[in-house]
Amino acid sequence: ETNPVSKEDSSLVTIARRFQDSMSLGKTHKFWESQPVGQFKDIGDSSLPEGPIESPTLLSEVKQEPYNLPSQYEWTTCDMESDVTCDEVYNLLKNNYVEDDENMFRFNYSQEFLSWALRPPGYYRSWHIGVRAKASKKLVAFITGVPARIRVRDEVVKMAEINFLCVHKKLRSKRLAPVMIKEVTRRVHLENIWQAAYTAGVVLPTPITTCQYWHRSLNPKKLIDVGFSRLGARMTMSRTIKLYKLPDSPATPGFRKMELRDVPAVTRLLRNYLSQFVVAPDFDENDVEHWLLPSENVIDSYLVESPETHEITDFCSFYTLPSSILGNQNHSALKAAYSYYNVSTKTPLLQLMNDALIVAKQKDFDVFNALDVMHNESFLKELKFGPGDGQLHYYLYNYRIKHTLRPSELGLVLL
Ligand code: MYA
Repeated sequence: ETNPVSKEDSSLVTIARRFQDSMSLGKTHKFWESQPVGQFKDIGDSSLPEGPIESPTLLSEVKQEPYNLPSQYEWTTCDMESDVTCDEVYNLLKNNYVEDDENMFRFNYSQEFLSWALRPPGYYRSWHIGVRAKASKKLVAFITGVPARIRVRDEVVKMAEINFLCVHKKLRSKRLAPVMIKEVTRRVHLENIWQAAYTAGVVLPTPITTCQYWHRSLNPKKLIDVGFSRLGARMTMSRTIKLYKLPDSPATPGFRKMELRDVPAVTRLLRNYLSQFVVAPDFDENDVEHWLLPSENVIDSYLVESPETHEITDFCSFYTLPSSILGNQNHSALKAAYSYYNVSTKTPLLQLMNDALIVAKQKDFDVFNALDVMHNESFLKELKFGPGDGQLHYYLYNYRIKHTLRPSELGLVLL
């Protein structure tokens, strides 16, 4: 099993992971085999049509009561506008969410980030689902959905993006996760939505594509000290620091932070760019304002405004997701930037992303991460990103894709 808290790869890790992934195709998945998702046995069967696997039912036929939990637990709807609830969710995830394979790092999504990620335009409070212990009222599990319009080839489909599935460490392997997934499915169905998109570090039936994380060291000394990276063969610390050195400020004339007045131009740029991918979000101006307008310690977006024509020609963005460093004497947090959506029409993508690295370094990030989605392959190696040990598998629920996609055919980044 691999996890998307990725760190730099060593070849043994790759070999072990490929072996595990190949074995997982033969595993049985009691729960997932009962769900409307692409099944392993159907891989390569081109007689099956693309599109919804099951038809919607009448809303009156959707189960009206929540699924049953073990008797010591109860459902709760988490009000993410409440600081108290937001803190409870933050602490559950801080202590129990995704770790890397060697348990060295754990995602540490901030309260501000969670509040942003879970309250996009048109969000449903009922899709922020917690489980509490009845006796202590302690929050012990969580799963969320947010609404999104996702285009698959030429169909725009209303979906739920499912994220933050988490069961407290002490309650693992008790089949709580399938109940949580069924409950979020029920609540999504109640809003007359029948498809979903999600990512996971584990192989389940059946990925629409499998992506790789790449890492660009910004603070190589710290990354090596905490075991995120290793000193390369025939490298010294001072040569490594020199290798990753960046200029103090961006090189592109007209490179600046995105502002509210840029929303219409950025929306046009992004819609046009994303139209070339097989699967991508269908963003309107409201979505762009929410998902891409800079917000301190959550999302950073920059664009290039032509100094002559004042036209907006290029755009880049990254989100802030630190990880806790588990059991290191000197450091407790790894500050990571994650590449989000980037569009180049005039500035070469390589130069645009180099400027993104420069501003990320100015903001004191330790590492800049990117998946091999969209056109990212074209800059990863040249900008000194190295492959990570984390794979990220993308999935659709109740929507069949005929052939596995290449990562470069995917125009979707989930948080
Ligand atoms: S991905 C992030 C997931 N979270 C973590 O990795 C945090 C740390 N881990 C945990 O908290 C637990 O290990 C979790 C599983 C909660 C992950 N996605 O209860 P169990 C299946 C889907 O005994 P536990 C994210 O948030 C597993 O294959 N299924 O196991 C996106 C097995 O089923 P089967 C998963 O370890 C989430 C069953 O659960 C995952 O105690 C998208 C075992 O249950 C996983 N990441 O708990 C969710 N991990 O026997 C799907 C394990 O069949 C959304 N399992 O193999 C689907 C769309 C729903 C909406 C539809 C609307 C139309």
